[in-house]
Amino acid sequence: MTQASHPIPHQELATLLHESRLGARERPRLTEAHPLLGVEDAYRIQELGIALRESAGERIVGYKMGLTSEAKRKQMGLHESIFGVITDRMQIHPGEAYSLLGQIHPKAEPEIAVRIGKSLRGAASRDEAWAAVDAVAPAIEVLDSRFLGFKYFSLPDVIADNASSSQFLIGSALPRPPHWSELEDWKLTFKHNGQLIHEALGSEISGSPVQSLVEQVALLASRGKSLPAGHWVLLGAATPAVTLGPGSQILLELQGTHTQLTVSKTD
Ligand code: OOG
Ligand code: MG
Repeated sequence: MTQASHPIPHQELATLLHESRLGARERPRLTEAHPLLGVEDAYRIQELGIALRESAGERIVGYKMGLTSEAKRKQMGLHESIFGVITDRMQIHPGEAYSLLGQIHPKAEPEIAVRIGKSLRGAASRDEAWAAVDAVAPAIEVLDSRFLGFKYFSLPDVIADNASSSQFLIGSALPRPPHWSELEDWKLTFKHNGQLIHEALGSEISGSPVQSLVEQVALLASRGKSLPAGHWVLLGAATPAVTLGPGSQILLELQGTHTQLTVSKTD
């Protein structure tokens, strides 16, 4: 069986994932039926999936890097950074209740997010990337895989599924440190229902959180895209993700601030 005789049906697969998400129905991973599906096919499927969301009125507000920390790579069994797209409809605003209705098997994870003040394109150094950042904030990402049991085992599957993105919450902006290396010493404390579950330093994120931004810009550039001003980038989780249930209280402490996600009790 060659790839030429069995081309990957990108549009059809994007539509299947789109419908799984809308119907909150998990489905088999794509590489089961399409073992030759590669990383570039997967980004094409991701892009077509985002186009479906845009045609339903959603607006791209940024990107998310994934699998940038050793903790996440171990949790998911994959060892390369990936990215996904975030839209306005995925944003949960602080204080807004989060409902499990319409979700499959959501998990939350602690992150740092940056807002781009000046567009970035191509190979940026850490200094150049940091100079383009105009805000830094704590963030909680909610993941939800469209694949059965949140199991996918391969990079193409998770990339096609928009890097398991579901929703995200960005807390109040923190003072922007003059030098990017300061983020490496920021401590992220992650609590679930009042109990400490994970704690990690910023340096867990790509060795230095700014490195996730450098990689995001490079990954976009290799697809002919820039990172525009005004976009947010979630730099990747510092610790493993935690499964959400009814009434879950998720708290991220960062630099003396508290960012909270509360799951509704009754859905
Ligand atoms: C993939 C997404 C990983 C992160 O921050 O590492 C991610 C997944 O866990 O299914 O968003
Ligand atoms: Mg994440």
